Amino acid sequence: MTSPPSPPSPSSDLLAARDLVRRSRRVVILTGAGVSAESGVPTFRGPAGHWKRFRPEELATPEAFRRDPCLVWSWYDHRRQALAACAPNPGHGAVARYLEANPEAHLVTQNVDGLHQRAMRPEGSAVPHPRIHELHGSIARLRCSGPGCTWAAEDPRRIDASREDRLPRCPSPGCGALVRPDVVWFGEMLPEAALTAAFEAASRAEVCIVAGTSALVHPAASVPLATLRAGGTLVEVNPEATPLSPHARWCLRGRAGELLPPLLAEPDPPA
Ligand code: BJW
Repeated sequence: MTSPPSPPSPSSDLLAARDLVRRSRRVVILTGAGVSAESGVPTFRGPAGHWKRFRPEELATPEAFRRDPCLVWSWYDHRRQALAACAPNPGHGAVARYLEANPEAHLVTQNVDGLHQRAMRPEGSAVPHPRIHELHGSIARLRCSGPGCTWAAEDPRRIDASREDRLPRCPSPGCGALVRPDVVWFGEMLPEAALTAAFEAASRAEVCIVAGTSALVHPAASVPLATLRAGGTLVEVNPEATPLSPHARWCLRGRAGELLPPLLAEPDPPA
């Protein structure tokens, strides 16, 4: 009888990066859509990305929403429903355990899917984790699109986007403007508190791990530069090269779900 194949041994780069992570207290992890790919959530760019079927300026801008709110809402409703069938993967789990065990670690994510929060709090707490900074909002939240109105609510229900008069409207007295997903579209400002916390954590970090992002969208892609400017080290986890790769001390080429668990693993307790 043949024995089952043993898992591939970790590369020397992975071991070296893991040693540095273990010796560091202030670590920032920046994630993008690639971290959720193994949960079945499509990335934006690349062969199976959202943008192969839709141009970003058609769907992810305030102008697109004003022009055709039904088209934009039908895309988001489709993604919200698809997400309901997705679960955090081993990459999300590794990040969650690492944040739990390391009180000075921060997670900065561009993802709007909430899978990091779910990995951290499977029981579904509504209170956001104080060291998870969501730069591009949350697809499960709604907010008012009217100028000056601050109404927002967590609401993952289906949206009927078949006709404009069926789209949800703001319930604030005297408002009634269309409700929109609480995500950040091109040309919009990022949530100030999350952005400030992300850059503060990155500029204090000894190590910034950048996982599953094409690093094309700013200001998120500039977060690791704050770590570099302060003398810290960059580690990239991505099957493909990105504009940040030349700045990384180690580029770990592979999937986040396979590389983040060994990279972030706690040392074994002494026997
Ligand atoms: C795997 C994997 C596996 C696959 N494991 N990896 C500076 C320079 C140039 C332009 C700008 C700049 N500063 C600002 C701009 C303008 C603009 C911008 O960045 N444009 C560039 C595209 C050129 N930025 C903005 O407009 C931002 N706002 C802003 O700057 O406000 C200030 C301001 C406002 C007004 C006037 C003046 C100033 C807002 C950006 C909002 C981005 N929004 C989106 C949509 C969110 C809602 C939604 O989900 O629908 O956010 S766009 C989309 O891209 C989404 C993502 O969060 C974001 C990043 O994508 P991400 O995560 O990197 O995904 P992909 O698909 O690109 O990459 C996946 C990666 O994973 C790949 O590398 C794969 O190889 C890898 N991968 N499988 C690990 N298993």
